[in-house]
Amino acid sequence: MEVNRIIQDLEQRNPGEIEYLQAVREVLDSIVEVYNRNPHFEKAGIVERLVEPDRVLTFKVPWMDDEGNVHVNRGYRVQFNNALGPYKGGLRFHPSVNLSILKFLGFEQIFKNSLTTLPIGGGKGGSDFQPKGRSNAEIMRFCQSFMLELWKVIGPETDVPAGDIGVGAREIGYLYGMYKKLTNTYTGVLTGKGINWGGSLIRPEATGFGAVYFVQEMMGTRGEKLAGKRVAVSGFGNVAWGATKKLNELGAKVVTLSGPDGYVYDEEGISGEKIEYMLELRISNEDIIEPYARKFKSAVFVKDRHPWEVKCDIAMPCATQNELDEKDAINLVNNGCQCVCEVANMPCVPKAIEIFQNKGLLFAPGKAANAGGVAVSGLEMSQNAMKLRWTADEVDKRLHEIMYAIHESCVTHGTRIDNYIDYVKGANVAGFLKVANSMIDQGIV
Ligand code: NDP
Ligand code: 2IT
Repeated sequence: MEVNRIIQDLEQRNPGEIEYLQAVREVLDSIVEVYNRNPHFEKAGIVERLVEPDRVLTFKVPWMDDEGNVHVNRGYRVQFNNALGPYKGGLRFHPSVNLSILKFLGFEQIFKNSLTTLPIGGGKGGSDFQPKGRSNAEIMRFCQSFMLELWKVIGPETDVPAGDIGVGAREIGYLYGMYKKLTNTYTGVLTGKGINWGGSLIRPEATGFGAVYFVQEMMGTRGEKLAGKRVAVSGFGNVAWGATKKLNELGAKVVTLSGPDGYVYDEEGISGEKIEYMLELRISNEDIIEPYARKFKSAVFVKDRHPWEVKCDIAMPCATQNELDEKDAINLVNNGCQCVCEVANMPCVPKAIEIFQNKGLLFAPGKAANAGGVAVSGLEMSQNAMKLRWTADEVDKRLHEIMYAIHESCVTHGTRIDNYIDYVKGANVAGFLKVANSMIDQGIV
């Protein structure tokens, strides 16, 4: 496999899809060695087949606001690969959403889902809808209009969407209601459902909890513990909330949170009622972190900056793609950070990852560290199929085991001769091998 040639071809066929090309390059660079050692992959055209989504659906989403004005957004579903199971992956509602972002997320999802050990393929979808400032009724109408198209291509054995940025329990509820009405069925077609109507306990916490379990394993490889460590977290959404909660439980101190407006630094630590306040902020639909510093006097608000300039032992970016750049990476290294764990999808630019790895920091890629979210979605599908519900302890135990297994796979496939664990390579190779071998078993389809 010639990575540069493949990327050049992809650039020509997918002009301007920067995020998608970034995600593909990272995976190909990691797997090139194992690919070339096993000529049957090349013979089966695995890479060419993997980088092309099975299908992409785009559709019009017309809706009416509370004043009677008509709006039109664009909806998408990228069904990327179903070698391991039904397409599975979240829906993102954010004005920045475009095909490149959804293809990058769908591509990453293939390998992430493979790492979970569960039978789920990869997909992603969403819309360029801006939920910020919209009323409940507007969000409901938007979700209903979105589902009026999406329902045709999803199903509990076909494609099972869930949440992502801008899509939480409320949106999943409205989407589910419309699907149910259109199909006259009651199935596990979406995950992240409400606890009273088919949702799994621990799903809201799962991405953050899983990432912290992963950090615990990484620290363990160096004989280190989480207790007493200072952690910089970005974002203040669902994922940042889950991570902050579990970090506190394990004795770490979270000193930052961030929003698109800047970050807050709280030397006392973000714990107790401050964690629950994140949920209040999120529900307010304003999407800024600054009110945190007004409410809690121990915090200072730093406008228009990222939290990566504070002194911390561990950094956990939980907001969005490419939010941590080269300069941030240098700051973190200079400030003595030992471990960077991607909890958002692809939050670190490639140059930043290179710096972390060259300096010998522990570095976890999102597709390994944030797989707990989709893993518990997979467990929600199992519970729906069995028509029963596991206890929170049972789900959490399974989540913990899955994260442990993902860490082991990374160690197996990513340990270098000098004993440094390249988690990027480990995750990509482990995720890839299972998908590629399954594609070979299933023929050219
Ligand atoms: P939320 O919608 O709950 O929170 C994400 C928020 O981060 C957005 O509201 C966004 O605000 C904000 N944000 C965007 N850019 C920045 C920035 N530069 N700095 C700080 N905040 C920013 O989403 P989630 O918590 O669910 O998702 C966060 C990340 O985790 C995403 O990358 C997602 O793909 C990933 N993830 C989510 C999983 C899940 O189960 N929910 C599972 C695995 C990964 P604004 O709209 O104003 O830009
Ligand atoms: O990026 C992700 O893994 C998610 N947004 C969760 C997907 C899911 O199907 O639970």
